[in-house]
Amino acid sequence: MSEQQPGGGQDRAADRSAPDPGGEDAQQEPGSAPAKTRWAARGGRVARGALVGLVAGGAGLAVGELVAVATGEASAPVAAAGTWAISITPTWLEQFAIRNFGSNDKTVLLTGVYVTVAVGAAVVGVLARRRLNTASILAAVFGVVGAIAAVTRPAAHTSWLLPSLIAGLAAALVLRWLTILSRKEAEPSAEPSARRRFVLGTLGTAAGALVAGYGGNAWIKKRYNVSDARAKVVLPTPAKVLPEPPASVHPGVRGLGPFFTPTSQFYRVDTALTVPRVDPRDWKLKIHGMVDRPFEITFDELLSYRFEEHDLTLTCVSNPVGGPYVGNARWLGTPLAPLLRRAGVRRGADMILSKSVDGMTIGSPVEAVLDGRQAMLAVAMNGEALPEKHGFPCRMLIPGLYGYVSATKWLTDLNLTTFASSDAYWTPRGYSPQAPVKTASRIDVPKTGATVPAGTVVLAGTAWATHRGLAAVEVQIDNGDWREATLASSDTPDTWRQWSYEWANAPKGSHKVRVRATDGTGAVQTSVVQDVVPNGATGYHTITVTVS
Ligand SMILES: Nc1nc2c(c(=O)[nH]1)N[C@H]1C(S)=C(S)[C@@H](COP(=O)(O)O)O[C@H]1N2
Ligand SMILES: [Mo]
Repeated sequence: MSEQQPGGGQDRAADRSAPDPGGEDAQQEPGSAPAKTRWAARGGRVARGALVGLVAGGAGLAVGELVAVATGEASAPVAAAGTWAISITPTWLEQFAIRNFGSNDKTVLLTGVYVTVAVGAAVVGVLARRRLNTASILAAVFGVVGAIAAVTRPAAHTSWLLPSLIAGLAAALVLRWLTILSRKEAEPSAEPSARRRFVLGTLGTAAGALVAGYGGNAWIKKRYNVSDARAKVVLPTPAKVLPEPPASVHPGVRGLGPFFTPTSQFYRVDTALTVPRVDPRDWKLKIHGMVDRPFEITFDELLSYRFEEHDLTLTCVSNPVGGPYVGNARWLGTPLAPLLRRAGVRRGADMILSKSVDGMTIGSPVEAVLDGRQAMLAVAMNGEALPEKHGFPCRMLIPGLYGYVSATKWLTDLNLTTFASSDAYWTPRGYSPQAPVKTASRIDVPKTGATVPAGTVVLAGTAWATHRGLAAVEVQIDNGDWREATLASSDTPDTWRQWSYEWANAPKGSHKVRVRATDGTGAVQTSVVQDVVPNGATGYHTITVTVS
């Protein structure tokens, strides 16, 4: 072993002194060939070490996945590490991810976790060639780190320690075993059987890890699957059935999305790396805190309440000007105000700190729930039980407030408290504790950068000032006068209004088109450009179109 230390430098020098490694010159240099052989051997050892590390790491993750069949999907090592990473992601990076990866942000994060684990495993594997005990301890430490990440998640059980701890131990054991096989195989006097043992051991473990990993994951998906339970939910008949909105809520412009966002296209924003799977039979909602009569209800009890349909546009504080994080749906829910009254909210309680099964907390003003607006606990959207991604079996909705202060998915707990004494998840991360939806408008047709034929150019889009209602939309072409667009019919003040504008005799060339809205109170949308942090972006959506 020790001879490698000084030899290493020589190897490199010899390598550099051979300007044309593939050419005849190499032969002419005395001593060069043995040096190169040594160099190659060393490269081979490093590669084998890295391979052993990767296989050991993979085996560890696979074992972790199997243990997580018992302890739950979110406790598996990669899920736990990823969820922990989300929780410590600084706001600027979260914004960067939302802006650049959109709803792929979770895939990007998982890829990042896998790459980190792979690099760490490879380095530990190389280290193991010389320092097997240190490397084994490091592998186990990886497991301890994962276990700490898991058990510190807000919704964690103590059992969440297990998958990563056992994964770390498994990785350490596999690392020892394969490293010893690999060392034996590398001895000058090694028999062919030594090589066979190493190759078979490595390949066999890798194959086993793949099977166990994918199998374990599939088993988890099956065991915690709630799609059957979801299919069995009998939606309550609404006491207040809404008629379909008139066709005139939608200007028939090609390329403009429908008035109701199809559920499959409804934006999704949350911190849940693994979608919480909540069986309605296990679901409970607890209402407590500053109330006279705390109580708990089951899903069946909830369904026995009075349900109403309500059309509501939901939007995210992280939606940039002109962005896609907004959707409109018909929701079925039970009004939240009677539940609060039943609990008897104590004087001074001004915040509902709601919590989801994965520990997310959202703070909403009590006043917004009690002032007569259609705040509700929803169980269905667009005529179907809530999809798992959108909060099955129950989520909160409060018209007029951004999702992060109102729209708790996988809801399980309502704690009456005060803004002065409690912080919701996003508050220490730089977002305002309270955040009404700002007036916003968007040009959807044509797409920015598009080329359109000269003549009459049809512009269309949507605009919202949730709960205040929307009164007007205007467009501006190349810094000209603001011209009034045609508003489609209004459904409720809580829904967006689509709009269109016929731009007659559009002259050839490149043009800038802007849009702004006026809300139901008569306030014109502000032109001041502001970023999404701390309480929603402002400014006018502007596109460029080429008329040809
Ligand atoms: N449990 C939970 N609920 C949540 C969130 C979350 O991260 N976890 N995100 C909120 C945010 S920021 C928004 S904008 C809406 C988005 O709801 P959607 O994904 O159904 O469109 O959900 C809200 N409810
Ligand atoms: Mo959001």
